[in-house]
Amino acid sequence: MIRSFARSAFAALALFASASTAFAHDITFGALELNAPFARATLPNAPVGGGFLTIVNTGDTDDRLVSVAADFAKQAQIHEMAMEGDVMKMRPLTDGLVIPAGETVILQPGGNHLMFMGLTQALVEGETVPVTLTFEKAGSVVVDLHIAAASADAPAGHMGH
Ligand SMILES: [Cu+2]
Repeated sequence: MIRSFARSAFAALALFASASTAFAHDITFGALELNAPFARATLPNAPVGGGFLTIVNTGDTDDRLVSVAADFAKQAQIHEMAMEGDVMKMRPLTDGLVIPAGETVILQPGGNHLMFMGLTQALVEGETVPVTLTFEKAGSVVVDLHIAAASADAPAGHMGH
């Protein structure tokens, strides 16, 4: 997954020429950097969608992503992927997701992700949707997720921004 992320990022750079263009939606929030937030496009009437971003903790104390809220879904959760027997399944992280001091936590397809259940609107490629992330120490912040292609492993370069 890291490799495919790197490859996609490289492809985006090659296509659109500059890192600042490809990742123009990074947010610094206290000791946290919230980078390249995106969601995958869904079909109309799709029941669920996924959200992804990279969280860097530049501080010297651990923080924890404790909840996510979205007004375009009936419920939003933080999910992990875990093996159950031979099957990879997702399940809610009921205690949240620790963001260790000085480390980078990547939410990405196939791994930890934000899960939007009971979508009340389709997620349309090229649009953005706001979500509220709440951290134990840093507090709450609104992040715009850029909606990428349904198959996206990483946000494409956002042309026109
Ligand atoms: Cu999930």
